[in-house]
Amino acid sequence: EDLPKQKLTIIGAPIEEGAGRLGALMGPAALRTAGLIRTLEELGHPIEDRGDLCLPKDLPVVPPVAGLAHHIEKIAAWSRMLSNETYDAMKNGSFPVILGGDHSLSMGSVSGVARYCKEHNRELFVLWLDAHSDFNTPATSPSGNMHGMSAALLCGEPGLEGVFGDEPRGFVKPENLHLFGIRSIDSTERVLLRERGIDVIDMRKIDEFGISRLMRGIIDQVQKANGVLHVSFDVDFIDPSLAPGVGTTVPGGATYREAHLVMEMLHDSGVVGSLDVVELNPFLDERGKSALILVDLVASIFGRQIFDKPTQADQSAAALNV
Ligand code: Z70
Ligand code: MN
Ligand code: MN
Ligand code: MN
Repeated sequence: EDLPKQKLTIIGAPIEEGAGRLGALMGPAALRTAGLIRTLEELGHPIEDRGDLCLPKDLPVVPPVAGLAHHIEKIAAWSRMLSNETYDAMKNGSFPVILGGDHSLSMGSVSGVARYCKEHNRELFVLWLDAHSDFNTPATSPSGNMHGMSAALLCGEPGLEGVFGDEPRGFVKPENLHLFGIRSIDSTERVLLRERGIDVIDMRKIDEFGISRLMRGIIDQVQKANGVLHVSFDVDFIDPSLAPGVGTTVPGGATYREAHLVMEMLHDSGVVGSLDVVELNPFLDERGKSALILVDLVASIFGRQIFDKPTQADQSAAALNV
């Protein structure tokens, strides 16, 4: 019953240059204020808190890109740093939790997870919980905001090579990426998503088939491959009535109960090896309610339950241990 709980490494990534509005910089601070660390400790997890990282003074030189990619030097610096931090946490047997910060940070975190998986011969899968598909490239992006490009970069789309420079990094197989909760896709993204055969689970599918059946399908795929699942949680996955603290609100998001069920199923699956919590913008929040709901959801992915189950081996540990 009381097996040791998975160690968690908390990595604060106060990055906002990838988003169209300022404020996501305060995300890690708001999550801390809402009690994230204490909540995870109360669930029994040993915590290594690396604090909130900051950018080095010297930014990498990134060759010019064809198209728009605002602040690519800063985002390249964040990506390289977060890739190393995330990889390092996993190599030490810990579960990295990256607190954003805008969604461009996932270029770094997932790249680090991919490097770990490659070295350990584990198949990497990514669950992208989001209102948006984040599948633009500098050539297609209508805004030039790099938080709308992170899924595309991870699948190896052209135009973003400069983010990691010459260093070899791992990427995600397009067939192993699951976009979930989607309700806003640019026409340019739609073309690319179709061409690459990305699994886009939009709100229409969620309404028709239900969260549980769709999540079960993804979890089964990861379990069959003995894979590791990275979960990238964009706050705008949740309906803006519940989580208004985001830059771009898109109506029709996940309900309180749907979002919790996702996290609870992920916990029980035992396949999750890493987590991003991104796009919280405390400047736009209402009395901390978005930060508080996020803490509840993170608690659920780390084992908080409404009613105890008889057996709880720490299944996250099983996902990491080869
Ligand atoms: C649009 C773009 C976006 C938020 C991602 C939006 C991107 N597709 N917005 N997350 N909040 O500019 O690429
Ligand atoms: Mn996103
Ligand atoms: Mn989004
Ligand atoms: Mn909960």
